[in-house]
Amino acid sequence: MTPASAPGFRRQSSVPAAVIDAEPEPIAVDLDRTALVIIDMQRDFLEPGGFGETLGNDVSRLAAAVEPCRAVIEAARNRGMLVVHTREGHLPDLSDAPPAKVERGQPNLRIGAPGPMGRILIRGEPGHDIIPALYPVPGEPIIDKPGKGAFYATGLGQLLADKGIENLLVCGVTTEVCVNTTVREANDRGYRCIVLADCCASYFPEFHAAGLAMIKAQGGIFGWVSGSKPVITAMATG
Ligand code: C5J
Repeated sequence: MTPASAPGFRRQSSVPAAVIDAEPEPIAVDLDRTALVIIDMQRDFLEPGGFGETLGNDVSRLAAAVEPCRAVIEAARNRGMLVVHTREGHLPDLSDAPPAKVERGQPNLRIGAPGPMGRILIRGEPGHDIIPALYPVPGEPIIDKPGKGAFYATGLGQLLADKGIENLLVCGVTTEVCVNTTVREANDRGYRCIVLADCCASYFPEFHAAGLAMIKAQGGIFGWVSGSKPVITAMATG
C-alpha cells in the first residue's frame, strides 16, 4: 500500500468521556466514538455438533462468556452504542475458502461437510448463525468473514470509518484465534482495542490466559484488557 492510499489514523477526540479500568493501565475513551464488536458467537463454535466440536473441543468451555456478553450488549444498546456482530464462515461453493484451510482433519468433519446443524461453517446453515441468547436486533450490522480476522475481506473497516469510530470494545470467541487476530488487525489500523476478558473464551483455558496476556504485555502492545463490569460502569457514567 502506498502512503497516499494508507488509511487516515484516527486521533483521540478532544474530550474523552469515560475512563475504563483496564490493564496495563486505565484508558480514557470517547464512548461516542466507540463500538462494541462481538466476535463469532455462533452455534458452530458454542453448541454441540458444530465446527468446534468436530475439531475435538469441549464446547461447554465457551459458555462462561455468554452472560457477560449479553450484559455488555444490553448496556451498549441502552447507551445507543454501535454493536457489530461477526460470523466466520464460507460461501456454499467454498470459493472463498482457501484449500489450505479446508483440507484439515478427517474429510467428513471438515468445513463444508454435513453435520447436525447443517454444513459446517457455511453461510446460511443453522450452525453458522449467532446463538439465540446474543442474537442481533434489527439494524445491528453483521459482518460475515471468511478469515479469522474481522477486517480481512470484509466491509468492517469502511463501516467503522463511516461511523467515526476510534475505539473498539472486543468480545467473543475464541480468545487466541479470532479475537486475537481481529485485535491485531484493528491495532494496525489505529483503533484502541479494549478486550473484555470475561466476555471472551477458549476451548483451552491456558490459551485464553495467554491470548489476553499477549495483548496487554509490553505496555499494551496490541491493546488493553478489561472486563464487563468496568465497561458497564463506564457506559452508565461516561
Ligand atoms: C476458530 C474463531 N477458532 N472464531 N475461530 O477457528 O476463533
